[in-house]
Amino acid sequence: MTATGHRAKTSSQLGADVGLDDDQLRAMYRMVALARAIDERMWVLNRAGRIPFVISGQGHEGAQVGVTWALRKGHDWIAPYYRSIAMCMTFGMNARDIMLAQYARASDPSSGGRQMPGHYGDRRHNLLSVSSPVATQILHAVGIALAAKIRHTDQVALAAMGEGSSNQGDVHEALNFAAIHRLPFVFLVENNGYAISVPAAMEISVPDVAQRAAGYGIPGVVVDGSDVLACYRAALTAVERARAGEGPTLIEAKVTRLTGHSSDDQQTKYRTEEDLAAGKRSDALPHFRDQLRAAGVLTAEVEAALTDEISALVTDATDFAEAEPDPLPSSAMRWVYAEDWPSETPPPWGFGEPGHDAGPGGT
Ligand SMILES: Cc1ncc(C[n+]2csc(CCOP(=O)(O)OP(=O)(O)O)c2C)c(N)n1
Ligand SMILES: [Mg+2]
Repeated sequence: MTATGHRAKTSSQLGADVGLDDDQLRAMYRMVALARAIDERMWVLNRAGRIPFVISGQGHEGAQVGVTWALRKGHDWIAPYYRSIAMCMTFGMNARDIMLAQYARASDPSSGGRQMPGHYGDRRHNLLSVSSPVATQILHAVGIALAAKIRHTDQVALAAMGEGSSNQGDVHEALNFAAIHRLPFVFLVENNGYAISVPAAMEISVPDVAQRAAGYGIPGVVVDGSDVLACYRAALTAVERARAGEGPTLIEAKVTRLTGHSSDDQQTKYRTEEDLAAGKRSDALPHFRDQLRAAGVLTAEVEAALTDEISALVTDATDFAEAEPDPLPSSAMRWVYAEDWPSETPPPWGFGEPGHDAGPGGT
């Protein structure tokens, strides 16, 4: 099964070994390109003073789309992190949803404008809300995997984070527990070589985070994050293993961070020109495009139509989010503490004006 919901017949040979047909390959490419285009627009809006903060997924999209494609949309669960734009979109969020979060509008499905920008989540799509303390999401995801096992729901939970975050104690606790109980869990480490300005060699004592999987007796797989289909293959194996009751897998995708850590960072201060140039060379987007062109999956006509469609979606999302109202100040305390909800009795801070505070998940 795939994110589009079915195993398909193949037409070119490119995705044949993993059961992807050309339509699915184009859909995967579209997702990588759309996530990139939205991300690029976010930076323009930030520099123009329209949105306060950007934390980017640029350079991670190929790995995110490849891995997420192996999960069952609307059935499995994902605990994403702040760079997971392409992952969240593959799992069901659309361009407007992402932009609403950037603008912190009342109708933002991630948090109704409460969360820091980049903290995506969407209960309609089984996407857990991102927590600011890095790595905490792995414990949440393992908890979901435990529930899935107890309830026999056949669901898989995935947690994603960077290599720096994977050093947190939560990761050890989560992997140890998930491995002991053979939980249906996949751990994706998106290794971009930096934790803000700290290079990987100063973060991790071994070349690959995946080596640590051996300490839990689970598979640890290193995959080239610029190779979308390799990421899909690795995830498919991990997901099949998880669903078969064989336990978790650690997938480490070597990706590149094409931007500064965030819109408040200037990476030229701590990265050399050679390092930045090497990063650009391992960007999945042009790699995947070249691969699909060579296989005849992306024709000039298809590419032109995709470019037009993506450009229209990004413009629509921007215009839409620009025009949406902010959350009502009087509703600031909603969704902070547990509420008896829905309720006939308005809470002390009121329900808010109709249509102005739809809240996370569009309730
Ligand atoms: C527990 C905790 N410590 C520190 C931070 C500050 N912080 C935010 S992102 C980040 C770097 C994380 O790097 P990495 O895990 O490699 O992810 P990347 O940003 O490179 O994708 C740090 C230290 C935090 N949010 N939470
Ligand atoms: Mg990193």
